[in-house]
Amino acid sequence: MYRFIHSADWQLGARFSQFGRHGTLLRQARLETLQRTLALAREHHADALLIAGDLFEDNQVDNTLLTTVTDLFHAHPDLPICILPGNHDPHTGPDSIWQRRPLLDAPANIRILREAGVTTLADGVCLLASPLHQKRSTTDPSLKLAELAAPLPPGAIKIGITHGAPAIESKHQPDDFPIALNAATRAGLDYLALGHWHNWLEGLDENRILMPGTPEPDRFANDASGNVALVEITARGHPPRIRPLPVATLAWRTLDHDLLAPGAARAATTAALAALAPDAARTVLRIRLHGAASPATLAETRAWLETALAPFPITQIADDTRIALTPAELGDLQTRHPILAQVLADIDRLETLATGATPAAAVAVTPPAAPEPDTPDVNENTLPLPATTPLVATPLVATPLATTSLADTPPAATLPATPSSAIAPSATPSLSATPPAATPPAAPPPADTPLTLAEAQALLAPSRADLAQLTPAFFAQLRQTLLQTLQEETAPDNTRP
Ligand SMILES: [Mn+2]
Repeated sequence: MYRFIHSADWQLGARFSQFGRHGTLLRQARLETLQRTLALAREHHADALLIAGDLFEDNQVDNTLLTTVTDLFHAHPDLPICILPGNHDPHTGPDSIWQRRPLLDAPANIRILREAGVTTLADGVCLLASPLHQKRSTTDPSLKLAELAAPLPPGAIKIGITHGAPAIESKHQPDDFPIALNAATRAGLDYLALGHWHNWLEGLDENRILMPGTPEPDRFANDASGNVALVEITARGHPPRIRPLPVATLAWRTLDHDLLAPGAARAATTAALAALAPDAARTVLRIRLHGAASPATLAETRAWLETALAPFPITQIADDTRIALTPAELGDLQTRHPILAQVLADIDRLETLATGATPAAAVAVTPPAAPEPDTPDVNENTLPLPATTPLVATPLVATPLATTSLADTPPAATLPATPSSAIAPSATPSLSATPPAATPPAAPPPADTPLTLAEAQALLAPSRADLAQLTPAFFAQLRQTLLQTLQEETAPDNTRP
């Protein structure tokens, strides 16, 4: 029976610059997690610790960190620690981290798997390693393992170790070291220790391939990270016994705060913060603001949060709110920007032209979903990105802004209920200024469908505009950006930081 701990993707030295000076706390947490893992290895009588790539963030981390890490390993001299270079810390040659003094002089229990080869872990137990020597490749690094396995005694327990993306349809990039989903059985391995993706992934190749994920979560979306794997292989050919050991130091939590119902949101956030307070020092907390909010409400909420979040050392506020202006606020904005009404009317007109639909609520718009901050390595996530925030209309704003578009509108009596923001005849050559009074009632009113799609296409063709991109969401975003920018630029108290 051979028992070991398999981990990967520590990315020690990662900066977490999105948290400013608190990035230090996150870097420190990873070392604490490493210490915890070493203690668990001892507690579970592990025969070895395997690190399947990306122990370090990159080849530029400083020597102090290397010394800190080798000292931690040195404190467990009886535990063999096998370290594979991954794509973050590839063994590129003399310039790589693995050729620096602290690692060249590493304690005897550390084995750096710089080149492809076989290491004897114990009597009848072989470790077959395929390290990475570059940051990207379309070659499956596990192919090497099959070569290495060929000459080994059939009865030996064979454990493979490499780093890359399981070649799951639509979930990996072709140049991200794609690893065949049968890589373990193909090479005759009892177990293949992988690293690269940051969430726990099991069940591949009859459970002989495992991706343990990062032992310390590094973003809010890593919902299956924070573990190392304890693996037992009883005999050659027997299925490995695998179980996750939770080791994470920090928990990443998101609280949603919806400004559509400010009172309820504040009560819910207050309660959630109280529940988290005992673990405040071990929580990376994000408050996600949703809903439509006036600049004043938003500023007031942020001020409240500043106090409420004081006990939490590592926090982030993600602002997914839409700007909502009262008619008075919008009027004020237009006073400061006299051209605003004209531009909004033009956007309305363009939208009608492009989509054939009348804009529903001129300024009820949604900003683009906020991206995950500082996520340099999207490929290492196993799961698809979350859906973006859906569009929601807000009733706060009076719509008849497009006053200029009304200028040429025929008397209301001659037209069936035309929304004020419908396209102006001046912008649509196909429309006659005189409404067809003789139109049969069943026919669609011409002002509601100013152009057919084909006509709009023909009009836009010279500009090479792709109509498919000109969606209501696109126009909503255009209005949002316009209003928000004007509001931020000129608000007397500059309330949106
Ligand atoms: Mn990686």
